[in-house]
Amino acid sequence: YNDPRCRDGRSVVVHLFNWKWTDIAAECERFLGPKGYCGVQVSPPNEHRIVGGRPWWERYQPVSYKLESRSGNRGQFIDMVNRCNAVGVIIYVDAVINHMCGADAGEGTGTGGSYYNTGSQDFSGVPFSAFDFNQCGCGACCSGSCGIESYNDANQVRNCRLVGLLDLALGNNYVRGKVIDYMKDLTNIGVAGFRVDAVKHMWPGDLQAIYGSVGDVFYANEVIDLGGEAVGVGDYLHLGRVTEFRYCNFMGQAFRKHFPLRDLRTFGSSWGMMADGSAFVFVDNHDNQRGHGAGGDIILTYQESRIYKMATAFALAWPYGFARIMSSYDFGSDTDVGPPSNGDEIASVPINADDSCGGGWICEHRWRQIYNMAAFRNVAGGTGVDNWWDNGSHQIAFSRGNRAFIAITNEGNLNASLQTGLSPGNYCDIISGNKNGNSCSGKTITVNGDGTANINIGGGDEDPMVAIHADSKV
Ligand code: ARE
Ligand code: CA
Repeated sequence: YNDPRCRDGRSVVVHLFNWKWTDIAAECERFLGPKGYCGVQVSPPNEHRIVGGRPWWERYQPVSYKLESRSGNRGQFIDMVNRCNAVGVIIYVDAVINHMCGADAGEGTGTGGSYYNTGSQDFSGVPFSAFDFNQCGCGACCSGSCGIESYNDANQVRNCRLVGLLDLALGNNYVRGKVIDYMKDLTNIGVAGFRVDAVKHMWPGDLQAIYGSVGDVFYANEVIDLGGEAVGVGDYLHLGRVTEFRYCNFMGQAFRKHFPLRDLRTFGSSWGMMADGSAFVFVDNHDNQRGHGAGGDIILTYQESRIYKMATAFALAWPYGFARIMSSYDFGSDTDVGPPSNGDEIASVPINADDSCGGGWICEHRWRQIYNMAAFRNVAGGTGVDNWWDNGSHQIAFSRGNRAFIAITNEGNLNASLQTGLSPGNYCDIISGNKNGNSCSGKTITVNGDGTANINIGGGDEDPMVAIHADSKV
């Protein structure tokens, strides 16, 4: 369950949040495959509620398991999986299996035309009826409001409604069967794994039974654990990888200078985070970038692009966890707004001549400083950290074995002769440019016969860092 199943030594996945299936297929072929990304986490592909104004979060309110969503239909989904797989890019599905739509939804039809009625708890497209949900009143959920009132009560967290969402009785064999059928449908299509939503709100035993039937694919379990609650990541470590939300906070604290970068020398499980082989890591995600789910001022996002690029470069250079890059659309300060669209239809992502995206799509995964660091992570492979250097505070450098080297300053100019661990030669700095054949569009760094190089970085530079690796030799 923990093996991400990346092909060809690839190691980084991208969350193409709210992209259309047709656009993702094209992106695999024209960008993700060529740049060496491992895979894509897609938004929930199942039928969902249509909420007025089309907020992004309507995707987290299932109406059935038909593959008919705002991102496209079943045929388009299958075509996307096939085309991405064909260029070595795998697909993870965001599986929303803890609940159906909000109890407040009333009566309506979902994106696939299925009727639902939350009063009678009927979901005709599955079908589910009231028997299939945890009911209020201490049979299952014992909170006065039927919602989760206390995160210190594990029974409430698992059996009551998360933000009013009708909570599925996953202990019930019929319900499990429907969820298993959905997930198996996806793996039969060629999906390589799942980001499972709201895992904290499901019993480990229920998930164990479901995953056991779905089979041996990758599972990234979403559990927000910053400590101090009845349910934590420790309950789920046998079920695949688990999201490490402390990581987001540490990255924010480090690059906002709440502690010196020097301290990152030991960054890993000794910081109270889970073991390397269990962790699913990211600088920000679709919730905390906009103040949902454990968000807050400490989280770094595309909106503070300079330190975001620095933190992402460190994250991709540092050997801890399996890494995901967030690919956003611009939401300004509206935490509900859905993706760029033409009416109900999600807009296609226009690509500019410099590889960036237009039309309100941010496409962090297309920023040179980020996609080149994904390649750095591939080249570094399983090597460890060597040749650590720091100036005692906010300047650091290290190599990954003899494969790759990075230096970062978050304070003043960095001018030093540093050991890179690399073989002698000229290397293209992949932060400031791209290698094209034997030329480099950015800075060239010369590694001497003894492995040292003169590193000069301006503290006020837009990207105050350099990175070179075995494949960036020119
Ligand atoms: C929306 C409306 C609600 C309305 C509801 C039902 O905003 O007002 O009551 O619909 O109609 C997303 C959005 C929600 C949205 C929901 C359904 O964020 O705003 O509700 O979709 O449309 C907890 C969970 C964690 C969860 C976060 C958001 O533990 O699993 O809350 N994250 C996932 C997804 C979300 C998604 C859902 C789950 C639901 O990533 O995008 O919600 O499918 C502490 C605790 C955390 C807790 C956190 C926030 O940090 O430790 O456990 O996270 O607070 O409450
Ligand atoms: Ca539940």
